[in-house]
Amino acid sequence: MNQADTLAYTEDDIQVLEGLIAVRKRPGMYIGSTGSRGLHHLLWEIVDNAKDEALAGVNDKIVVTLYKDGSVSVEDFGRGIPTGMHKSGRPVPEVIFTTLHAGGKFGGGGYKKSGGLHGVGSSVVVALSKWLEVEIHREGKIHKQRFEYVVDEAGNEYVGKPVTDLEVIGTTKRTGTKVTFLPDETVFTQTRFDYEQIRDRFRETAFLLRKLRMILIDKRGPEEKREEFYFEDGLQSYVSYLNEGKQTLHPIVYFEGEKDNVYVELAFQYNDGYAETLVSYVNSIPTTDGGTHVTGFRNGTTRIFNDFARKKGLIKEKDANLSGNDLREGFLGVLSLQMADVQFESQTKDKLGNEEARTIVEQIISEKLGFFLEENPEIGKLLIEKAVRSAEIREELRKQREALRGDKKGKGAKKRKSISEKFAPPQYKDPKRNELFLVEGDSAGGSAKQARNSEFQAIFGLRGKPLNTEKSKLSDVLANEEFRTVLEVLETDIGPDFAIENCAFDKIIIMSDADVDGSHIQTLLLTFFFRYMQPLIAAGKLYLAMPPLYQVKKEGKKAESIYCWSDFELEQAVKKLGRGAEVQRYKGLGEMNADQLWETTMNPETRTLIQVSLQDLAQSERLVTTLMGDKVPPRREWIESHVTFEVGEDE
Ligand code: 2B7
Repeated sequence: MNQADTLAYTEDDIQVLEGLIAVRKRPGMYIGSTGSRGLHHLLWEIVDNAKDEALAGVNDKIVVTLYKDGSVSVEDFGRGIPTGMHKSGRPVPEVIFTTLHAGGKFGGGGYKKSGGLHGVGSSVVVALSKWLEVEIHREGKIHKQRFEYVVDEAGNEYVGKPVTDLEVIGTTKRTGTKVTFLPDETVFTQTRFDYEQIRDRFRETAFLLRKLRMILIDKRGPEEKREEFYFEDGLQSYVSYLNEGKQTLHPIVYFEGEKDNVYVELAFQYNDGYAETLVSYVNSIPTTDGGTHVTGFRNGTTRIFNDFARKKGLIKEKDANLSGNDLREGFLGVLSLQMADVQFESQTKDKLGNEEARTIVEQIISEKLGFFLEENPEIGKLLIEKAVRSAEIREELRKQREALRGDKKGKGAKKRKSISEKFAPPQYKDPKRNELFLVEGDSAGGSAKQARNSEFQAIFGLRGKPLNTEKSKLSDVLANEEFRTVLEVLETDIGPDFAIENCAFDKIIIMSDADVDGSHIQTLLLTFFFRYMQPLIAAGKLYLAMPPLYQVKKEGKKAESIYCWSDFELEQAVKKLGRGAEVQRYKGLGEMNADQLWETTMNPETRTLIQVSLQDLAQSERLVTTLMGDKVPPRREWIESHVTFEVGEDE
């Protein structure tokens, strides 16, 4: 289906439907919904026109202002809408704002729409507003016209009635257009513009249209808010924004090219993760479902990387080509096209259909990437080696899975037994609620099993010290009985095939003793998750349990007991309970009885958990690499540098 087909009506239908009245009767057909989305579509329609002026190379700034009365203004510094007479005998702005589908007919040659849900234009905004004013700076004069929704005494309805002529209200030295409108609250179920949503969109636009300044002003609150986005380096800034906090493998690479009036831009930078992130756009509309341009990009890069790998002898003649999936592991990039006559494959407009885009993107990217690899062979080599490793890991995983499947048939019974010894599953399957406690040692595992709420809490008892995964290959990790069983229990797979959506638990909680051994075990487990299941940490699913270090108790008539998590708390507690207070130091989890363990460490109502986060990934990366050498860091130091405290976490 092409774009024209997705438009609700053709020009000829308009007269039949009496123009803007039709829009008011069925707003959903023009803006999708009358909720918040629809409301914001009004704004994007107007902003799109301002963006088109930027795309035409004649506008460098867009200012959006939100006002107390619910109205919003959009101002550009382009050429200004032409103010002359249309052949219908009415001024051009009046025609634009009161005729459906007026878009594209007035701008002279080469005007192309940049987006909008249906490309329906400014008149739809008028139709769904209480009023709209347009102010045009052009040829030394300021022109202004106002449109309103009017119901007269006889009950006649006028939609988008020009209540003034296009008047000259002053003189000016600049050019540009300003449109201010008040969405009609009888049309929309939601009339409050969402600052954050607009801000995010503005940032995105500023990334995509380099050197365009996007300014957002909010005058609704007691204090004016103002944010400005401007990126000299456009897509490159976008990539560095998306890669922020990630360990990157090389400087950002940027290509641009043009063929048959299709302008293609690509910026990318690999990180050391497993995910592929390609954000794609056509005329600054996100193509979330990809489409022909993305296919062209994938075909081109896969071919060129393989050519390079063979030429440099990085893969052998007899070896199969590297797969696109292996080559794009850790890839993060933004692909942006500008072209006329965009066709979308889906109604929702997020998959590009134009066939020519495939070949053009493939050609441009192949040529530029080929040159780039020639000139930067060391980066090329690094990326190929990474892909080769991915391919090996994938192969290893396949073998492991097959072996596991074999196991289940043959020695299945024995295997199940070994799981059941270590693992006490929760009663109900509920990935949104269930918690997995990784507990060191048999005795602690035993008390945790007694202490837990078995409805949703599972206990995994670890035997001895886990493998140091920093120093082992994935195959060793997979051969490790302990980790393999953890993997089976989590159901997420590992490394490149890690799938968080399959995770059987909402929280994975490491619960270890508060001593040197416990700290070491905690560090080893964190290293495993950091290296092989980073998305799990990123998703905020990994936690550290915080068992207390001391209990201060007083027997007798006024019996009281206080748990302490630090020496400072201990001091306070001893002072508080005074003479006769007894201090018990918990050396291990096993020293607490089930009730105490439940109350202090496992009960969601009373416990304190520390959520492990990846605030500064580059920093954590370095720490893991260096710390996991021979020296064992004190637990406190590790926690301070790696995790954020979420004391009294909301649940
Ligand atoms: C398709 C219609 C809507 N238009 C022009 C020229 C400049 C121009 C516009 C605009 C929104 C809020 C501030 C072209 C295009 C009409 O024809 S619309 N600027 N800005 C806008 O709507 N901003 C134009 C060629 C020569 N001179 C002016």
